[in-house]
Amino acid sequence: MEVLDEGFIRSFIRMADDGWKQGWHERNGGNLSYRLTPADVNAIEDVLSAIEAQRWESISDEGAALALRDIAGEMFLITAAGSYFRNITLEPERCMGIIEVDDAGLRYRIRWGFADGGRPTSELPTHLLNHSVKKRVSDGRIRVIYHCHPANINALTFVLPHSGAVFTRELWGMISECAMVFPEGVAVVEWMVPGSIDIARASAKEMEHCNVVIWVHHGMFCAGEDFDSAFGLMHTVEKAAEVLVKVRSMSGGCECVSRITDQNLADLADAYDLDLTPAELAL
Ligand code: 2HA
Ligand code: ZN
Repeated sequence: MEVLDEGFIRSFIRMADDGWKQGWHERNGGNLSYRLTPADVNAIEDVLSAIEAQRWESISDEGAALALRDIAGEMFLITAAGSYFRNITLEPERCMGIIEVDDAGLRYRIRWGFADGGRPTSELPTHLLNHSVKKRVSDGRIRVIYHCHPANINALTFVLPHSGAVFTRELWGMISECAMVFPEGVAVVEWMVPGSIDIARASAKEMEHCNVVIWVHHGMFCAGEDFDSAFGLMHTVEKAAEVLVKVRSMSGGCECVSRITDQNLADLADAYDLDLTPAELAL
């Protein structure tokens, strides 16, 4: 069987193409990664063992200070640096590849894909740090980390205070289902150099307690158990941001005549047994 026929690869490509169709991946913007299950690895083992493994590379130049022991030995399917999501259906073996993390959690090597000398995304440190945190806090259930550049959430980082509590309350207030889709809220990370270990660390710290991290004037990271939940989460947050942008644009700074109140959110929490944090409700 061809690697490209595997279900997890097809789902990965479909999600990346869906993100492109949403307009979240201009040029080479955004990146996606998936932690393989043992069954995924078994299914492609013959192909992997027939390919000469490449040399080990450091995950970051921090050396032993960045030992990702929680994901030691794991394999990831991940998009390629500089590749365009627009092209993933046409050139999958160039636009993505499979990497293996070593037994110390310090280095990785390419096992498949990244045709013609490609390498994993420039945001590899953030993806692997986020996977490490998420594997630990979700007992291994979370396998997908997704980064993209949705316009509405980005626009809001120019007008809302850079506070996770403020963004959470505003987004919960835009569509009734938001508090159900992300009851743990969203986090905001201040502007930092993309691809840096600092932004990776800041993001992973927030991933300890939520599944959505907004990067100021840049984009968003989401985590999910599978492709549907990661994509659906990104879609829901960006849709809420779009409603907020429309409402603010239409109202020209005037008070809205209606809103989702704290009481509405408390009723939702009662009805669906949600743990909505009081700090966000009190805003
Ligand atoms: O180019 O989105 O953050 C990929 C990115 C970097
Ligand atoms: Zn980006």
